[in-house]
Amino acid sequence: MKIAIVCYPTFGGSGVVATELGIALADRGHEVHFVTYRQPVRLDLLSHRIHFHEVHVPEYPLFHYQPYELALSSKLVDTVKLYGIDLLHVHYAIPHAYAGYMAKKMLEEEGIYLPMITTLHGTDITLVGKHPFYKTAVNFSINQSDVVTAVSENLKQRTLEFFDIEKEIEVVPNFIDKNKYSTSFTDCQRSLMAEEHERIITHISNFRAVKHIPDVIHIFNKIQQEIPSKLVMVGEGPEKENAEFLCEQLGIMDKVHFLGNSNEIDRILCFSDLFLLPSKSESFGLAALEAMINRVPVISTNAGGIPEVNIHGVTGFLSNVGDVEDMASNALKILKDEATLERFKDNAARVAAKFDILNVLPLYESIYLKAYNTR
Ligand code: GMT
Repeated sequence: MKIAIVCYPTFGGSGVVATELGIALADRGHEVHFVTYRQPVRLDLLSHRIHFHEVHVPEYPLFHYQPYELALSSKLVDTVKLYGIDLLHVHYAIPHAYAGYMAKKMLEEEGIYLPMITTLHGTDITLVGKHPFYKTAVNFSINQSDVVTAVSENLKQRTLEFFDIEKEIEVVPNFIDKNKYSTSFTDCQRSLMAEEHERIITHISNFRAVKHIPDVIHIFNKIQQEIPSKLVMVGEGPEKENAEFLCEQLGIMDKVHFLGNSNEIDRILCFSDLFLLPSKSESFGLAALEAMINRVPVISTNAGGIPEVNIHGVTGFLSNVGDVEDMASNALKILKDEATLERFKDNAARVAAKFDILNVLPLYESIYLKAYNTR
């Protein structure tokens, strides 16, 4: 099939999922066209089966807000006509489902039917989408999608709670490519981060308030008082500066490495002993899954869809949001001896393998077929 994918091209989970999905679909013989404002970060190889179409939004002084939806829907119409696209898959409802609906309508005027699949990722529902300023349009564009999917059972329930959804929502969980991680490289350089006797604790995110970054630091502070360890913080975002300041205040700056955004998180996860995800809300927690496939147990909250990924007492532990004490004491339970740590590491990889792309891709393919056959 010829599939157009709309996503955010940044380090956020929804963009990563969309990109990895597109790459896997191309491997299966489909022709994939990414339509977004920048080449997606995880998309480094373009080919005859993977195309990228940039949406330009020229600055015009009259506009206080540049009309991205308008440029995106125009680009979609042009791309669909030029390449004979069979269907559209938009990731993250805002504003992609809305722009997709407009493209559908414009194409209908020309006798072209374009089925649209909308995948809900989390904050497009739980944080931004339900805001009264957006809700009406988000509700409308979800209902206008031919198929709606959510990345966890929890997100499906939240969507049904917050919106008046007439469509069936299908749960298609996020995924990882197991092969990519097991064959990637052999030179895991633990010594770059820590001494031989130290444990390495890792956090990866976009450093937004919802990630509860201060909790990451406080949990680590408690761990390092009991067990020699280092904290590796990967990512960029609004809370990063405060986090650096907090580490300075606590006198642990020499034990924390802030690395910025990384395209090669497996190079960091390969030497990590524990992953921290104390988020206030999380529809799925892709970062936790990426940690787990790299044999890293997870200390997280029980928010949103996280319990569907991180299994309490098996792959890590779950605590109530904000319960730093409990998260730190759970971390120490895992790190206390080599045998326990190894057991949790094995469990993390085993459970993560269930989310392998080979199990998830056919779900999307059958959804595509169903949507295509409605034309
Ligand atoms: O975590 C973020 O804030 C980024 C956001 C996104 O859209 O990129 O992540 C959401 O989608 C991910 C991929 O489906 C999920 O794994 C994250 O849990 C979800 N984030 C939240 O719900 C806060």
